[in-house]
Amino acid sequence: MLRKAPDFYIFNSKPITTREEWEGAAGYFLDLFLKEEYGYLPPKITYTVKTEENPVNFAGKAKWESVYFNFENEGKSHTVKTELVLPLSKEKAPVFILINFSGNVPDKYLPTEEIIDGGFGVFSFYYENVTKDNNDFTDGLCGLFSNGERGENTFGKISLWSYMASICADYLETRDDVDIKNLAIIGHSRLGKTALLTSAIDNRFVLTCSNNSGCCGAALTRGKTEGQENLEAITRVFPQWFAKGFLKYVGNEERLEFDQHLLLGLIAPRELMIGLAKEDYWADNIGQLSACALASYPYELYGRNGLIIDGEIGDEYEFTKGTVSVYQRSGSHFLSRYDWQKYMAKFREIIKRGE
Ligand code: GTR
Repeated sequence: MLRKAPDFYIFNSKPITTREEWEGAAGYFLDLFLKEEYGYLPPKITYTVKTEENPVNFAGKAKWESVYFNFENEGKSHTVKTELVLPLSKEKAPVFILINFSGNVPDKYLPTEEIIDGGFGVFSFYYENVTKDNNDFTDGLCGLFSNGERGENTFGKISLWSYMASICADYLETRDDVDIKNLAIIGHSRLGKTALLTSAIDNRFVLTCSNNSGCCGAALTRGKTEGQENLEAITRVFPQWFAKGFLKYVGNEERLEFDQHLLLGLIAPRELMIGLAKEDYWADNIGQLSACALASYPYELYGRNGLIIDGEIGDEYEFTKGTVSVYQRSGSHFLSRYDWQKYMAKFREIIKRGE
């Protein structure tokens, strides 16, 4: 049932066989993803932060602050509004960073009260507050780093949204009401791709949750079948998500010196959870499960389990015993309450183990 694909566990013409060899190669693989697919992120610049308390406190169970990040560079400035909700039940709360499709609290993808009742904080931002999801590279934060002209390997929009997610983690480090050793990152669909890239670059996340991320997220790029999103389709509709140079691989997928499982592997040995929806055919669920199986190798080099398939790969399944987890639920493309419950249960397990 799993799809076969080249695994690329080779570095300097030698197979990678130890943890040290993997760590020696990881920087090279990450560089490939940045250079060829998503584009290099801009350098971190200074910013100022202003917070504003919101009167809504979820029946007295939480505090909610809007956090404004003001960035300045080369005479230009841009402010990104974000929302931090922390449960009062914890002196220091473990936190999910959610890259979201709206700034609303709560939102269809952000069941705030369930999350605080689960004992977690959630720091969310609307991705278009960073830069609009279009081809305008002068918009928002992009404009601080670009005059609109794109180089072959400079950031696409996914890299910029990812940049902001890392800034959110930087900010949480300054707070004494956050359990900074317990940060998770979560995103759905294009923002599931963003969550994966962020965690591949930034190792502060003990849990990475990629919900229905599909093509150029958790799914293998090679071996798509009819009706599944491929490079041609994704770059035709959303060229802005990627480095400009990525287009040269359309119809030339075999020339890629990597596949998406390596992006997942870069998250090793930290926990990774991939959520799939049965009706989400476009997202190539078998390609995502197969990528997780292939990504298990670096986990094993760390003495971890990777993905453990301990049941039928049917319409619905749950393989969550390893360090890489995949489940497929019923229903369609969506970040649902059910998905949040899965991610929270895994986060709870990690915290309990005290990693
Ligand atoms: C689809 C896109 C997918 C997925 C989704 C989304 O149209 O082709 O790759 O990311 O959008 O982000 O909503």
